[in-house]
Amino acid sequence: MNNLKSIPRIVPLALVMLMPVFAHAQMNHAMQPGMNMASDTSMTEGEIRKIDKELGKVTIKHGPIRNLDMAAMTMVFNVKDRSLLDKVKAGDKVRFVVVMDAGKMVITDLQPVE
Ligand SMILES: [Cu+2]
Repeated sequence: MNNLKSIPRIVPLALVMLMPVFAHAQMNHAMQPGMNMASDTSMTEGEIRKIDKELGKVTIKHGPIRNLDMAAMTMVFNVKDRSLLDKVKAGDKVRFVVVMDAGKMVITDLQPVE
């Protein structure tokens, strides 16, 4: 009746297997060396034109997107999380983060600007 003794060994093993996932998640948020606070290159300036909460889409007149090498234009973006659209409305000036996710541009952060 010693079967239960082996169970605690499984837990640390599971944690070790998850470690690369955590390390990867943190890497994406790390500041790059030489970046200064005033010009976080991952944030793009824009102005909200239209919001479609149901479809999770937002039309933004955006400035240059440096991390995707895109010039200024007005276009539709998907948002990663629809709740990002709760904080903004058409006409708002915003700053946002857009990344390539499986070949599609997706907004991962969206904040109104004063
Ligand atoms: Cu664009």
